[in-house]
Amino acid sequence: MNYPFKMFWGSASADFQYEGGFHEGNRGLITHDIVTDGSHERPRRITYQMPDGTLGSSAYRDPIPANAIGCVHEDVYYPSHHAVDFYHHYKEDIKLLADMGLSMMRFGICWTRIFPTGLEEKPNEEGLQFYENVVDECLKYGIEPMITICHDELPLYLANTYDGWSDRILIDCYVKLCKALFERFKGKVKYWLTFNELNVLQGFSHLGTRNSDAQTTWQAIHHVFIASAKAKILAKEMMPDAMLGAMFATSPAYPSTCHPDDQMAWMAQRRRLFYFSDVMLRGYYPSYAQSIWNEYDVVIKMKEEDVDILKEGTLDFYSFSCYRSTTVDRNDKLGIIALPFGKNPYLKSTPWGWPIDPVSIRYVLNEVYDRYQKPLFIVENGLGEVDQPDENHYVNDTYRIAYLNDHFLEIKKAVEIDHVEVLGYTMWGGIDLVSLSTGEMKKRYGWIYVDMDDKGNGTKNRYPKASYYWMKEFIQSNGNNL
Ligand code: BGP
Repeated sequence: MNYPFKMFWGSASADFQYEGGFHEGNRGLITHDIVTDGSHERPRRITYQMPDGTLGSSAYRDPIPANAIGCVHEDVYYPSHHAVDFYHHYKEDIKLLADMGLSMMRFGICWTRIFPTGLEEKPNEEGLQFYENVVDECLKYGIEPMITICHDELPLYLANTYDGWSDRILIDCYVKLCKALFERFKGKVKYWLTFNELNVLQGFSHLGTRNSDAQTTWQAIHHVFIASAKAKILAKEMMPDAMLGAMFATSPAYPSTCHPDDQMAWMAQRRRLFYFSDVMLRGYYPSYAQSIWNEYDVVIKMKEEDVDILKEGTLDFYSFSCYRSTTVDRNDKLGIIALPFGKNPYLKSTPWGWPIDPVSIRYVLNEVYDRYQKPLFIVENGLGEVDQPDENHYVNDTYRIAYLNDHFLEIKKAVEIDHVEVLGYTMWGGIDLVSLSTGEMKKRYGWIYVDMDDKGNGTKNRYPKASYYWMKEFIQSNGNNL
């Protein structure tokens, strides 16, 4: 391929939204298995079995006991448990992506397939073998695998026993996971993401903490920083050529007006957002961190060695999601999570109210490259829409083609005109998968339609959409169809 599109083009997914097979391969439970992922209107109960054979039942935010053997029945269907069954369709899925000409597949490892409770000494061979099959299948077609080591989840056992990342012991559990993965995949996998969207996704399913107060959250996040830095240090020892990043949600938030206080609100929002990557890419806490901690009366407990670990374990590249832009206003109250939802009168939105803003991706590429001068990877972008298949299951998703076309043009400008170094682009959910925010199938992102509804009905057969053929041509023509 020629410059400027000499970069990876691929598809991205997360284990709990894509994989299914949650009872198989000796997989332990993860936090996501017992929560409703924000869809509070659809609370569900899970029936579980205890070691003595008795059954119990739990509801939203009422986690099952730590020593439960597993879920035996869901009283309300929950698609994340079965997702779109990549577990049994991986060969077919990877072939479809390869036929399109993609050169990368980003996927998440389910921690409990490797260590079912997080505390075992030896990894679970069945789990490692499953992911090795996936990696080998990618390599067979010349597709570079990119692994997200931890995509917004952790073993339920660690959440129940230690209150998740609020306990420093989680660092050792995570490093043990990394070691098992690096040992198995060295020489096969070069690109790794230590964590996903830490900067906007916190709370029980992501950090395993029951308390969402600032002290618990920021302390837990400090432990995640140390874990990520240790993973990077270990990776360099075990796989000198490896490239490590982490994924940050990086939608721009424009000041809502030119009022100077809106500009200050913008700055406060960007600091909340970049707090995470500033530590993980620069190797130390930024000066403004203290003012945020003061605001929340937070004191971070650190060990003396942490300073050196953070310094040594900086990431090689910045990877991010960018789906939309928002606006920030001087009257907004910024929480720990800095994700304002201000409306922008200049932009149209998706059915889920996410403003469509192709320029935002060029803006973010420039903003981040200015800040770190490290290579960038766009690892999530795409359009969540309601697709209407015809009687042959064909979806004529011209709206998705328009979205991708416009975003790719802006990426091209960032590369060609602004000289930003972009390593690649992986679209979210190239094969339709379960939505994180709604827990439904209705919100689809893919180039490939999966025949399954919100209740899990359907054949789970895969059908290329119009955007599949458009993307194939885009790759074959090196972007000449834009
Ligand atoms: C990101 C997550 C993904 C994914 C995506 C789209 O925050 O990393 O896991 O789901 O958003 O979100 P949704 O599925 O809610 O449309």
